[in-house]
Amino acid sequence: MAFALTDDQIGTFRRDGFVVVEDVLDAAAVEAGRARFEPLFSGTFETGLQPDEWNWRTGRDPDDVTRQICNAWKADRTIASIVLRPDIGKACATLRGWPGARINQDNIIWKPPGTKPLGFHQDDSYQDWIVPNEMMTCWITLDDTRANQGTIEYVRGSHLWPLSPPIHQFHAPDDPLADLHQAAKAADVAEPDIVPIEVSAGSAVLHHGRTWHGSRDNRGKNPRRSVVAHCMSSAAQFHETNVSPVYSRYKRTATTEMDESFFPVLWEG
Ligand SMILES: O=C(O)CCC(=O)C(=O)O
Repeated sequence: MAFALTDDQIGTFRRDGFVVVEDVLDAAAVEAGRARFEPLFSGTFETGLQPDEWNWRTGRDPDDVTRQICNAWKADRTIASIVLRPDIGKACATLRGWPGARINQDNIIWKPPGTKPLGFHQDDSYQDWIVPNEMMTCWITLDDTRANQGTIEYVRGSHLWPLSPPIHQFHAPDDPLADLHQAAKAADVAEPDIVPIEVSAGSAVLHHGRTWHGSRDNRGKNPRRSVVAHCMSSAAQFHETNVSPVYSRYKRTATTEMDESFFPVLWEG
């Protein structure tokens, strides 16, 4: 089922830097997505290709950290069918004023009970390898989310703050809010308005690349699983000199153009 943004949702996004859209995935798609987590994290890749980043492996890594894979779409057709949706591309392009949207990377996030936080950050801080260095994200939950169960949390209005450098510790930091507090001070904000997202499975949140966000420990009894489509402008090019150790591997020598095979366009107006 495809979604289209309402004027109210566009207005909320412009004010807050994020907006919830319900029912982006139906129950069957939620179930199909959940079923891919065990095989992906244990290294069973449907297409035979490894994802670009595979940060947690069954049997290798500690049980108490949040599990993440980047670019699972290359390994798994079910994940591809979610993160490469044209309606996601259209919403992202509309909200950031781009001519279209292409996938930058996906994230598969698995936060079982007892797992540690991901540090609060701005996505655009990690995009100096592309021009323009802008991201727009569609975060989709496969589980009902609760504030005490490690849901994603956003700082309302922080898309209007300056761009900060990458945070000091992204995975399992002692204080997930450490860099956020510094950024708030720099933006002259006394008390950041942190909003935990409580929604039902299949819901999405669209967030601006400068909106501060992260997730704390899962202190509940249920897992929190998400599939995330990080988009960039369809007109984005590789930066001439800045290199991402993982993603600039897809740059051809004589050009800064993006290759459709690795960063497909989801939608163009
Ligand atoms: O799901 C999470 O815990 C964080 C995801 C995130 O950082 C993102 O979607 O940009």
